[in-house]
Amino acid sequence: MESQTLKNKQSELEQSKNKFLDLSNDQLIEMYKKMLLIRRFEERCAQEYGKGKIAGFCHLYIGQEAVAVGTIQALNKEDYIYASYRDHGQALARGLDPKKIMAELFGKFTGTTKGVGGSMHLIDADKNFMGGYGIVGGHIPLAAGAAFTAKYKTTGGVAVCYFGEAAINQGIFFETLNMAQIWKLPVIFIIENNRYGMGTSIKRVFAGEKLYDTANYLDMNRNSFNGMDVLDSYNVMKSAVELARKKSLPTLLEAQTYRFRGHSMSDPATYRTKEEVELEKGNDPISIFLNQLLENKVTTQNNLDEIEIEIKKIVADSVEFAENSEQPPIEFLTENVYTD
Ligand SMILES: Cc1ncc(C[n+]2csc(CCOP(=O)(O)OP(=O)(O)O)c2C)c(N)n1
Ligand SMILES: [Mg+2]
Repeated sequence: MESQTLKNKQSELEQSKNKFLDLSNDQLIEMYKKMLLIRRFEERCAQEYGKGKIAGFCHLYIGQEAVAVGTIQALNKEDYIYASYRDHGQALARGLDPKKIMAELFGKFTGTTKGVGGSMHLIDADKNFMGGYGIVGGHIPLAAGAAFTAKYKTTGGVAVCYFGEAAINQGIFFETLNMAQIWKLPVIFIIENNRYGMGTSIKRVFAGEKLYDTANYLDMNRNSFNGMDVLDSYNVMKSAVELARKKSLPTLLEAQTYRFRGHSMSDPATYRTKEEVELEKGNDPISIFLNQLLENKVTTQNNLDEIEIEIKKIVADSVEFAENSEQPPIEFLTENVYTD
């Protein structure tokens, strides 16, 4: 009986070890911090948008944090990242400076593109974060191009492209997948399936069952993962990265996720019920991870409370920095526009 209990204990221990894969406690805490940073940063974005401090399009990532944080955790510095216009999550997960991001959203000269790009066009080439893009599907071939460069120059780098499920009906998606497979490019395409485009359910516009099976006809490596579980995101991504880095092969991944807020800040959200949204909020990726960390004694409630304070300060500082930054000077309007 006793040895049975011991065995159970051992297997519990093994399971909890496996659960966290090869991630150290420090890495797990860092991942949690990043998820919380995205959440608190964007909650503040919504407030500042309401106050008129942020203008133009602004698409929040709230609900999808586990996708960016889990997948980017599996990358190296030399890897390239391309995001859609819903790009705050990937930018923060990649370690772009929250102050510069907030300043960009405020249209200030200290922003990532000196205030002219705004929410949809965050970029930091030094971090190989190659930008957010506003044209649905338009950035998919750019990532394949970066993967081609990495292969040609034998840097060992991998390129990753994030886009929503509505982008897979764009012709460029299929064209790029084909080129990636025929040229054996080290690229990972990640469909963030949050189930809706601007207001259309994917079920109404996609004839297949599994989105990632669109790579089937090319015999391309493909998989899906639970995009509300940061560990699943990391684990599945890790295998795709290994395949790209070691064998120079592309992969199509589908993250099953859900956005808790509207499509953009101006979305009346009449296309889904409040009950559905409430139900999905029960699957909050941050709460799921927090419980995993507490249950497995990776951290304590006290530490988590301290993290909350630390993150709130980072966000408050970013707003203060953005507020106090200068507007771009008027001459900057025509800079980088005309050439002699
Ligand atoms: C080529 C093109 N067509 C239409 C639009 C307008 N548009 C902006 S976002 C969007 C829906 C995209 O949904 P999805 O790909 O699922 O991404 P999500 O917003 O859910 O992250 C559309 C149709 C656009 N930006 N580009
Ligand atoms: Mg979508």
